[in-house]
Amino acid sequence: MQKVETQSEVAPHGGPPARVRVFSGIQPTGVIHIGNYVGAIRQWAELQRDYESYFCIVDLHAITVPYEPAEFPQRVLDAAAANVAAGIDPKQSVLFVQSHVPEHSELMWLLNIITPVGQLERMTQFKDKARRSKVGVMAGLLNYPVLMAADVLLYKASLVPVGDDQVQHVELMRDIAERFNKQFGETFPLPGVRLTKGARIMAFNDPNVKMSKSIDGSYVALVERSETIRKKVRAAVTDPGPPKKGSKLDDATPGVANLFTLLEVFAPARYPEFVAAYEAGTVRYSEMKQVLADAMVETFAPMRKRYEELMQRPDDIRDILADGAKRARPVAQRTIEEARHRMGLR
Ligand code: AQP
Repeated sequence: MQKVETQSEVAPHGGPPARVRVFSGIQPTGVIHIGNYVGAIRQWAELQRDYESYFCIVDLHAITVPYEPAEFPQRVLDAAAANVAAGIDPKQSVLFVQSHVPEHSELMWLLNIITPVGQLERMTQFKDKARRSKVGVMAGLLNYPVLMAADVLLYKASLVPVGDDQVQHVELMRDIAERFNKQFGETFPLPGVRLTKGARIMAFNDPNVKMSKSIDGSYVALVERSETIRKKVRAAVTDPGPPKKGSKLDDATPGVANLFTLLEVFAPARYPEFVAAYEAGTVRYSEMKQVLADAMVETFAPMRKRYEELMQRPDDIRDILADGAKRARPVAQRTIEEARHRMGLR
């Protein structure tokens, strides 16, 4: 996929202005889980060192599925705290809430004008969510990827770090940007996608579906208690016995493959020996789960502690988010002015 480098207009902390800009978002739809960590936040924490990073709690996306308004502000705070606890440095990155920067909605409308409905109806995630919906299919769900395009294009970001489930959406935003540029003049760089290993962690209770905030029982929370992590790893679906000698990991069943993916992420030093044992047909899943659980507890226990400390000071989290919106807004306003001007809205 083509990657277009842009010049930074505003460095968030007075850093060098020529850094490539990154944008990514996370929905406050539920408890942030280890899939979000492996497929997104872990990567963001690394990228923020070298890229000008905008990380967004995408609340306007989250309300496209049924939600409880009274609980929602707490969900947003919770998502922000989990991100900070997991390594997002709000000084290095711009961490903010989507609805605090109203230009996201305005650009979405402008982009709606040039987005074919047929293309939106073909999005896999739309089809999946529409199928699961118990309340009918609302226009917001269909237009979800247009809002995502607005998020990224508003900051003229050239890199979008996401899990593989989001690649189709990034392709769509490239199409939208291209169409806009062709119709109204060169305005938006075409964003590229950045994937990591472990880009899709599967549910522990059903490894045929991805670990998901909105599917109860599917996830291990980022801030799960150590004992619960151990319990959930022990209960993860695998095979009844070891594989035949000479088996290849590529042919492993989804549950076993999922554990290997996690083992490679959390206990990379032990990974080769378990791959060798798998191929020799001598692997013991109980032992592998023990090693994995130990490594996960080691990673997540300090994050949980940081998260709990942060949640005791909700005003500090609100301050972080207010500061993020203050830094994001001037960039967003400049782009909106440019887009409006190009479209003849003066
Ligand atoms: N299971 C996963 N494995 C790896 N990466 C994942 N991501 C989500 N689930 C997994 C990545 O996390 C980032 C933020 O995701 P999101 O908040 O936009 O929500 P989502 O992709 O729709 O995932 P969820 O957690 O399953 O939420 P719900 O249940 O609300 O749909 C993205 O980069 C995503 O790829």
